[in-house]
Amino acid sequence: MKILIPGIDGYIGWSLALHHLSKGNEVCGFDNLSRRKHVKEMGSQSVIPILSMEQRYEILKKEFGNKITFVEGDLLDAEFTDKIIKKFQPDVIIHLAEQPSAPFSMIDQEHNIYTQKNNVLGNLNLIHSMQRHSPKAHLIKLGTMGEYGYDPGLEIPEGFYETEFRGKKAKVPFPKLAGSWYHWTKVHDSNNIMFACKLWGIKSTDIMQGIVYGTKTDEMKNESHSTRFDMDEAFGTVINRFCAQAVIGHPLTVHGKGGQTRGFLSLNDSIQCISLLIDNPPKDGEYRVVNQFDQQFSIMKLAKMIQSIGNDLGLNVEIKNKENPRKEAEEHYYKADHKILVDLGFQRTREIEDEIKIMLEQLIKYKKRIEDKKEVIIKNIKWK
Ligand code: USQ
Repeated sequence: MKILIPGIDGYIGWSLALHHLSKGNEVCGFDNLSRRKHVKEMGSQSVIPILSMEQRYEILKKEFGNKITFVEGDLLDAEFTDKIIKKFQPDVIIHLAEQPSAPFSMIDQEHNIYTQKNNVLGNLNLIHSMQRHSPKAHLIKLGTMGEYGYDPGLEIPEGFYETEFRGKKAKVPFPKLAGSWYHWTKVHDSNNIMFACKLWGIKSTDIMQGIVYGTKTDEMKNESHSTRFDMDEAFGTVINRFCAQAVIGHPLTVHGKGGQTRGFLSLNDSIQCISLLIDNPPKDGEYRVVNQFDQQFSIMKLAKMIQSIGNDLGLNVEIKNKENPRKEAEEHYYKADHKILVDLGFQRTREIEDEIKIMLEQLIKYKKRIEDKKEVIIKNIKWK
């Protein structure tokens, strides 16, 4: 299979490329290297050292020969996007090339506009090129559970639901109530892709993914295979941040009472889910939505879990509630379907407790790198 990965240099992109190359698939990746630039702007770095993209490409070429190609480039460059899709003729496109941080998009007007432009226009360029040059490919787009928002006050289906209004029944898209400028860009992307499927008959799976955590996938056999790991306030997601904090004795930064609930998925299982979606594509013209997460926890429950596992490893883990910089409810009802992937064969590879232990043990080796950058843990990016 020929797999195109826009965003190959990111946390998931790199792990995904290793997985599919190991399976014998042909991978073409491109990236504008913006994640490295933005993490630097936050004053941070990947806790786990990673090679430059140039070095990564050399390593992959040595291991997988001409099955891998990489080009530096940007989805905002329509001519570049057109050229690469026309030349590579992918069977599958896994679109990961977006600005992925909610806090980053909330810094100020400039960061909001950047995120909107980068994500929404990049996605539009991609679907236009796909329609012109590769209309039979399967577009797998990384969206987020955050598109639905966290306080709809209803159970959340996978994309669509049956409703009755003034005596008539219809199946319609479930309302989206995103909670950051970033999350809204994903809603705009979803709407644009849904319309493109109807208009041009392309097929797409839109993944509503929960929070991904972890440091390792099955294919990471040595240090040169490591994927990035962020802990700063913008690019470190909550479990990864808490684990980095635990390692240096920084109190876990629980926002408010920690009553927000999220769906979580390990990195290894995120890769597993995407592979299941590749192997089971939707029909031509179909726009399929899947909720991609494994288990749900409140942030406080998670903090306590990391505290207990950390203490067993000899760390002295403290939890400290801090005023929530985001506009979120203290607590909320949360029940979301996630059945499609289970029906396709999804099975958890490791329990979350085991995965957290693996993460902590690996991060302990990089304690000094975490300590060196500990001022990036709290930047106080406020939603207001
Ligand atoms: N939180 C804390 N303390 C922290 C960091 C976060 O209590 O130090 C809380 C937040 O207030 C929030 C929850 O943890 O209630 C999750 O925050 P997060 O930063 O881990 O996740 P989020 O901003 O929602 O975004 C992340 C990814 C994004 C993805 C999304 C999936 O950055 O790319 O789309 O998770 S989801 O959360 O399901 O929408």
